[in-house]
Amino acid sequence: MIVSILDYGSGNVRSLVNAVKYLGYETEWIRDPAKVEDAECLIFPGVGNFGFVCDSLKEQGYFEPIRKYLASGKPFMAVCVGIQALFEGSTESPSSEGLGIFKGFVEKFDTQTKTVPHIGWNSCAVRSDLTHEYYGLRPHSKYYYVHSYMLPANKLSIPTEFKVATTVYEGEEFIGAIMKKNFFATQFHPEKSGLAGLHCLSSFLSGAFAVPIDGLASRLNETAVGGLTKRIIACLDVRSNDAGDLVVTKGDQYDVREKSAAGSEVRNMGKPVELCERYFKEGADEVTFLNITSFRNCPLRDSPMLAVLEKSAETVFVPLTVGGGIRDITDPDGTFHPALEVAGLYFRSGADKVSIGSDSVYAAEQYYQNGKTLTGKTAIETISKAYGNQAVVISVDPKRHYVDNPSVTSHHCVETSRVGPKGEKYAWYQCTVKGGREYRDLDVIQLVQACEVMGAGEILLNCMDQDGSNSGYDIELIRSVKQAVSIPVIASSGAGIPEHFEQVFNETNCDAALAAGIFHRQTCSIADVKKHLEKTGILVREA
Ligand code: 1PR
Repeated sequence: MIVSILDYGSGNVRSLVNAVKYLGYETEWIRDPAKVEDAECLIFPGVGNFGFVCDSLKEQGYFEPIRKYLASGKPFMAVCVGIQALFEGSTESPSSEGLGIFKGFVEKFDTQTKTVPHIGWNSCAVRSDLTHEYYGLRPHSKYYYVHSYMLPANKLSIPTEFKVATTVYEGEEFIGAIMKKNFFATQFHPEKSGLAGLHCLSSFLSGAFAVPIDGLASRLNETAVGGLTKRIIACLDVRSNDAGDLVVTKGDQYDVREKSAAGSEVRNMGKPVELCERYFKEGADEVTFLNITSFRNCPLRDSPMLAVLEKSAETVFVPLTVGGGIRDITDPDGTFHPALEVAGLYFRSGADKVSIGSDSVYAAEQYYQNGKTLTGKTAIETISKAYGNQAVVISVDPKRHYVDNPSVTSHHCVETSRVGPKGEKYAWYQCTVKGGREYRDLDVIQLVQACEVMGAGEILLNCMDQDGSNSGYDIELIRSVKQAVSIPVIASSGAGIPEHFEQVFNETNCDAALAAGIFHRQTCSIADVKKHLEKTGILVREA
């Protein structure tokens, strides 16, 4: 069987192709609506904004061919915004029309009560029938979700010939999957849900619709442990070493050169693709690549990170984020590439999210200079409009700036237990650009609040003072940022032992914890960290 995948300009569709190929099937793209009816098995991926997806499909003439294909009863699968597009419309884009296969509308999660987007690993269960796996869905497994809009389970009535699996995110129950023979639509991304997701995809492709579940009694207990897990993210700082080889490096307070008598080589922790694969196998919930010398101008097409992503995405089935150089780029020959095009290239190479560092600081400065008005032209705004805000991460590189008294600065200060060199008891966190090389007159709270308004979906919060220190996360910084925004916050910098992860989750309520050195040096594995967290009652995805 050839699996046909719709390509109408959506975000990361490469991963879906990679997953299908990994399972042994041949794939082909469908880029012409006239070809839809010839497909033997059709997958409709949806990444990004409801309006962007539905308007593109409609303008390109896909609506009728998809409706006809569905009526034919041949195998059909829809993913993420793909499941949403099967309904009549969405509050995300009220003027855009959905396919209307099912009655009802997509709604936004309640942002007053929880962090939105809903990003991470959560359950998906046919609660009315736990005796079977439908298309491989296991009540005790976790699947990767990334969305701000959802299908409210209590408001939608799905025809009874379909099995409906639901998910609960802090009190709101939404549809995670809709299934019947030859039909499988999921809100989560099976291609990004590790082995559990591959099992679903393989069940659908092989036509294994309903399979009895063994050992039901023990699994039923586990379903009680629903909900979104805390994520553990491995980070790979990538750059060329002095010999010109692309390596994963690791700095201490952002200095990546060895401090030995033998010289000052760039520290080499391994090869990017190999390390990424290792962390996937160890149970990383996501992997982040940062091109740390992105401020050096190189032609966009020559960016080494494109090849790293392409290769990694062939065998790693959890979300990949790429950062470094996500901004407007002018090649040395004068060719201009807007940030949206740069991001699009990374998405098509296998990235699920892009992370914006320096450019977000400049955009926030502009936002305040313009009296808090949006231009609609920043990288954050253009990329989130096209690909959804869940695809835009802001990478923050703050440095502690100590003061004796908060009254001496207009910046947001915290009272700190890590007193300054002259005994200062307060600090504000100063934003930097170009990998910490340049300091700006903007504090971290100003930055993250402006970026959230511009459309960022997540904050990757580094701390230059803690980076590579192995002495634990900066709890005061993380707590203050988490309180300042309603989007997810990834704590970063300083993890040295599993207890540091426990501390950051318990004391800051951050959504994910990222670490680099502890995993590169193999002080402990990601699986060890997760085992520790599980023992302390913190919900994590099984490694
Ligand atoms: O400004 O959009 O081009 O992005 C550049 C990106 O490169 C930013 O995300 C910035 O954080 C990153 N970067 C630049 N220079 C460095 C450096 O280290 N010299 N990496 C750098 C900084 C630190 C984290 C590290 C954590 C955890 N990032 O990547 O992984 O601190 O480390 P630990 O667990 O070992 O303590 P743009």
